[in-house]
Amino acid sequence: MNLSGNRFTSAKNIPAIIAFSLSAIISSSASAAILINEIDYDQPGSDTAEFIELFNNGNSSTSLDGYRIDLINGSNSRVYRHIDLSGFSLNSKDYFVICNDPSQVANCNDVFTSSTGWIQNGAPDALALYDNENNRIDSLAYEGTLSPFTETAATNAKDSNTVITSLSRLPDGTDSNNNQTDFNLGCLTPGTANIAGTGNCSTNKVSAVPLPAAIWLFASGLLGLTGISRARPYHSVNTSS
Ligand SMILES: [Ca+2]
Ligand SMILES: [Ca+2]
Ligand SMILES: [Ca+2]
Ligand SMILES: [Ca+2]
Repeated sequence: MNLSGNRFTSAKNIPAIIAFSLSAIISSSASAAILINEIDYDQPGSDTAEFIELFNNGNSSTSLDGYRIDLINGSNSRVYRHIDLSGFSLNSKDYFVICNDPSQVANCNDVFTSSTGWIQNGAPDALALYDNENNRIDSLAYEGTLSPFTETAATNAKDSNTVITSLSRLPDGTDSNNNQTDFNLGCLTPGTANIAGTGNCSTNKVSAVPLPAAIWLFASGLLGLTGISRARPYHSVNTSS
């Protein structure tokens, strides 16, 4: 664009142009939005395969340095577990799965504990996602309302001790800041797009990677998963009841 002769080219307007450009860059970066996308806190019988799935709804890759998930006990509103996400990053429109047993949870990116039963079953309980400036950027209360973690209204969906299912954002990756509207029962889809219903719909993401990319991933030792960079094998878990 030629701005010759345009009043915006005057020296006094150059800072404004720079500010506008910076604003556009910051706005682009701010569009990165990490969401709690799916949670399986209850499995038939013992809870040995719990997971939490995050989704990057933004348009750019986001470092998770300084990000954390707090799990909140509804009986006393206290954090009973803290999951530090530092050392990971998440590509745009990709998923991040936290679990305790990758042999039971497909596409698990962060095996952060070997403990089973690490997510309480209500009622109610909650989980909240915080960014690197300690802003609560997403939260979900389940099996009832738990202030301030319920977004607008509590979801009616409940995980089950008899049916294979999870609480899933439906449509996948969509956030209207209303837990009731946003979450419903989904079949298990750790690391992939959420699907309404029940059962185990897990698929291995690696199989969807084109061959050259799969070879590259294997060679680079990135645990065979796309979209995730991992700076450390394990990280701290902090629990308090
Ligand atoms: Ca549980
Ligand atoms: Ca479940
Ligand atoms: Ca159970
Ligand atoms: Ca999913």
